[in-house]
Amino acid sequence: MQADHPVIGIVMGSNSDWEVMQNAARMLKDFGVAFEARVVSAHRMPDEMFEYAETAAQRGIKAIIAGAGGAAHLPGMLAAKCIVPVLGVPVPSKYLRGVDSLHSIVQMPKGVPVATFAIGEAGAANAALFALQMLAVEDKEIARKLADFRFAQNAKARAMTLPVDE
Ligand code: RP5
Repeated sequence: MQADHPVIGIVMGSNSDWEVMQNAARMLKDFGVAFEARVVSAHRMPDEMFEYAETAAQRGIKAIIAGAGGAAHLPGMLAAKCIVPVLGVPVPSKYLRGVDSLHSIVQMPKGVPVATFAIGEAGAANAALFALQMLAVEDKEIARKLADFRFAQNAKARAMTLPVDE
């Protein structure tokens, strides 16, 4: 999974976030885009977090998908230390079910943006899709795969039936 030349970084505050964040990894894998996935905790590994942000651009990382739960400071602090776009995924937390994570990630001060996604699996998958859409601006192959993805999604929705139809 850890590609030699990753273009997307997936980071998270704990390995307990993987259940959610694997949805971003799976999407990137499906599209054949090289990524890396790491635990980089804002609170437990602050020095490593800063190093990750400071070296991301020179390592070829074009977007960072950062997931965290509770006092979810990881996306915001990464965004504070680099200009690589940071896509924040609020991970559901034990007591507040991720509303705390969402508020922690979305309420960035003016001047330090984090693109914030939905709580949980949908957010992780959509963050990956959004990163792919960013890459697709300059990569026709990814753009074509995204068009195919949308077409398949549309066909699936159009084929949906309801019990009333039966
Ligand atoms: C956050 O604390 C992590 O992102 C995780 O969502 C949450 C709980 O971490 P663990 O106690 O499971 O390691 O930093």
